[in-house]
Amino acid sequence: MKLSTFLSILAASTPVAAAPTATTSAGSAGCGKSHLLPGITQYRGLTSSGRGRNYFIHLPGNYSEDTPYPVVVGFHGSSSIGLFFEVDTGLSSDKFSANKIMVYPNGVGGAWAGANYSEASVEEDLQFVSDLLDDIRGSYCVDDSRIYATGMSIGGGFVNTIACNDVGGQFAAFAPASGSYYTDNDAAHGDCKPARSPLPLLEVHGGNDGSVHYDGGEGEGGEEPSIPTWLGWWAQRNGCDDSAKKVEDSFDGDVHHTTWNCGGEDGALQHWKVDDMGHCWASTEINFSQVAAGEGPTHISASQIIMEFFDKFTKP
Ligand SMILES: *[C@@H]1O[C@H](CO)[C@@H](O)[C@H](O)[C@H]1NC(C)=O
Ligand SMILES: *[C@@H]1O[C@H](CO)[C@@H](O)[C@H](O)[C@H]1NC(C)=O
Ligand SMILES: CC(=O)N[C@H]1CO[C@H](CO)[C@@H](O)[C@@H]1O
Repeated sequence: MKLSTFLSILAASTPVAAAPTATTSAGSAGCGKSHLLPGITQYRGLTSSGRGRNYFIHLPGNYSEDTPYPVVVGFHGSSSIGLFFEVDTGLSSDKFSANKIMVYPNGVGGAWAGANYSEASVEEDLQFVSDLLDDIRGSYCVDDSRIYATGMSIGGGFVNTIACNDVGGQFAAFAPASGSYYTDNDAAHGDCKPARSPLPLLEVHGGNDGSVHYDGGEGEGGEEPSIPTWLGWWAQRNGCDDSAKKVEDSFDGDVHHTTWNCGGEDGALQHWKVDDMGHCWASTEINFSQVAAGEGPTHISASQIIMEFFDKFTKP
């Protein structure tokens, strides 16, 4: 079955969401509303820029309607949907999100804006992020100071696009993995205007990535920056002391973890490079994206590293 057919069947079975509602400091407008079947991933729709859009949402099994929860939004890779990202990363398991709301939006045509093959414009997809957050705040109990974004491949690239635009100001921290940074690929980086500085960001990338090359160049959807160059731009944007960055090598020199101190915030910029890893979601247990890339498990778990990173940051 075609992805679009599958999604329209799902969409037909779900009601369109109510209008966005304001947020209070104690918790969002959705606090106090009850939900059936917490712990089971649900499908929801909304209208954004005149298009029907949709997403999957996973509440903790013991969801309390009066507890403001952190929210993690996970953006899937190309030719994919949110459910695949959920399964591949394992992020809805209690191990990672017993106390978090997990959200997995679906891109138009199975992708996100930024590539030359994307169906939605950057403006449209950024508006969708804003509408999505309004929808979630209005229906669920959200801690507005603890909203985070992660994503893989073009989803990771789109996480960076969010971080580079106004709507990024609604998030506490960002964690792209194996990202294709099509919208942030030139030294003048005039297209990247983060809402504040520092904007905490952590990236995970394989040194042996055959799709989104560590050294940059022509990607599937356009020109990509080299990862070290792109990290240098973020070190500048975040006001990090680039000369004092710390690099820790582990697993016989296969894994390199770089940490910057940015304007007094230790670790507000971080990078994990796995030399022999290809284009997949880093995991110590084998998952689908590793199988698809002809890879096996690796030394580190991106899901664990990213959730621990998010836990350190609250939106000021
Ligand atoms: C739900 O379960 C988690 C994990 O066991 C626990 O940390 C949390 O306090 C529980 N939440 C509520 C509202 O009972
Ligand atoms: C997209 O960009 C890539 C890399 O520059 C190029 O190889 C490809 O032909 C382009 N595709 C389209 C549809 O423009
Ligand atoms: C499909 C599959 O087995 N995915 C696994 C990928 O790895 C994570 C843990 O890192 C598991 O939770 C997933 O189930």
